[in-house]
Amino acid sequence: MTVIWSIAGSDPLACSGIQIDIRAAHSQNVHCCTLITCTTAQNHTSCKSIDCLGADKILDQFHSLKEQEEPSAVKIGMIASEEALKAVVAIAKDLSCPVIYDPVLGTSSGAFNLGNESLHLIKELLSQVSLVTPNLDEASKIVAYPLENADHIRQAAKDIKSMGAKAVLIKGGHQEGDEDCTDYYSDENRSVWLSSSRLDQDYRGTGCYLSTAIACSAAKGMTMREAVIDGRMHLMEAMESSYSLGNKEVLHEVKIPSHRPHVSPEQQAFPDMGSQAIGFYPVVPNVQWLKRLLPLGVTTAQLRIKGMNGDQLLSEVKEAIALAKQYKCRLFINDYWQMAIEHGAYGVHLGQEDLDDADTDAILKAGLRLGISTHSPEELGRANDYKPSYVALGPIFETTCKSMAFGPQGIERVGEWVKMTDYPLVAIGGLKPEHGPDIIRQGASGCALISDVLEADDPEARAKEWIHVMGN
Ligand code: 3NM
Repeated sequence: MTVIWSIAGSDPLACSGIQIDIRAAHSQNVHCCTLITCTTAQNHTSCKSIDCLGADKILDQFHSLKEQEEPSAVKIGMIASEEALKAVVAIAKDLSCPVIYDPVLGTSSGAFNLGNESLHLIKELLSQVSLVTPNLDEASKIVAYPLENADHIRQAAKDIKSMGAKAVLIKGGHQEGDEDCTDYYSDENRSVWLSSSRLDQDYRGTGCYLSTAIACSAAKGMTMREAVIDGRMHLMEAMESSYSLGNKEVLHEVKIPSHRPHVSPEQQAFPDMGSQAIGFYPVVPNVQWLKRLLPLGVTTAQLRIKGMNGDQLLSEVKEAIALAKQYKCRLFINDYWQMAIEHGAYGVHLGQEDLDDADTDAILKAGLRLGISTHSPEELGRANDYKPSYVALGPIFETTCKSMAFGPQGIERVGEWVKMTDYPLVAIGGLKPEHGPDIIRQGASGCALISDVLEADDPEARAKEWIHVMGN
């Protein structure tokens, strides 16, 4: 069982705080241990009192939890005194898992408000966290200026990250008048706006639920960006499944979430590939194959070297890039993006795992094209965020050249993918020349393949057949 901890306050109505955190975690099949910072005496309309636990009681809970059950992620919510804040800062410094901090800085009833004198402790806590999720008001208090437009929000995200938080999600959900509910996410590498349609009910506990849902997704190993999207989807589902208690809606998730938010990246687009379609796109393991295929008039190719390293790898990549220039072939280097940049390749092709490690901004700055492999709608969504030069969909049919976690997609999926992306699409996996026309009819820009040419009795003749079919 995946375990998270929630460090937060108790809400006797069980609509927010620790109690809703437990519910959010259960809906994701995650066990939520609780470390209570304060008890509140509140209902929907007022908060009569707040009783903060002393640092010793908070640290006692921490030590007893730590002895028993290390968490895979921690969510931090309401901390209502400086003493409690100091204790939580000490705890955060001891954690090595993702930490998600939902900064509750005060209540609307005024039952508590962390004053400016607490701000240095909040900043100290920020420097320990993987993600902080303030709403507009909270972000504004942290940076000490009003957030009135998108530029202010971008600046605030930068400033909060400069305080040490690895990533920030500024929630615009409390703004009046918007049709959509739009949040801004920013981490070390990327920034995106996330929007979903606004649900017009009076909910309680949305901030608590969201940060816990994100903690659960991060605990399961998602990157923080995907965990934020996934957590937001769980929150939407919980809002749609809510029930009334008095005059407020209580979050209650009963289904698997399905509403992926619209993600619009603040990413500069990679260069396009011009007006010429990608066409026949052979993927080869060494420069020898390029020497055989490029003279035939191949206009796009990929060098996908496996199991080579050191000087041999470098000289292979350098020679391939020089050869491609000579034949005016658009050569993509698979994976070895630093070498591709250094030696001026036309482009880089990355798989989803490679995206985690590659410095895509460096590839962009160097002016290289970028192609990205995708196999599921989630992967396509992620690839679209990079505004790449093309996306690849695979495997269309069974392939023997790569062990795959995904089954064959079929040719019709190509048409669906084309509608879900703004970028040229390349089909890959088990392709033969007779599939070419159907794939082009579905709107694809090219067919990438390995074995049909490399394992043919007469590879040159087969490549010529492909060139004829694809018309390049
Ligand atoms: N990537 P063949 S399928 C390299 O689905 C590769 O992302 C795939 O080889 C993907 O044409 C694949 O011999 C192998 O099936 C393609």
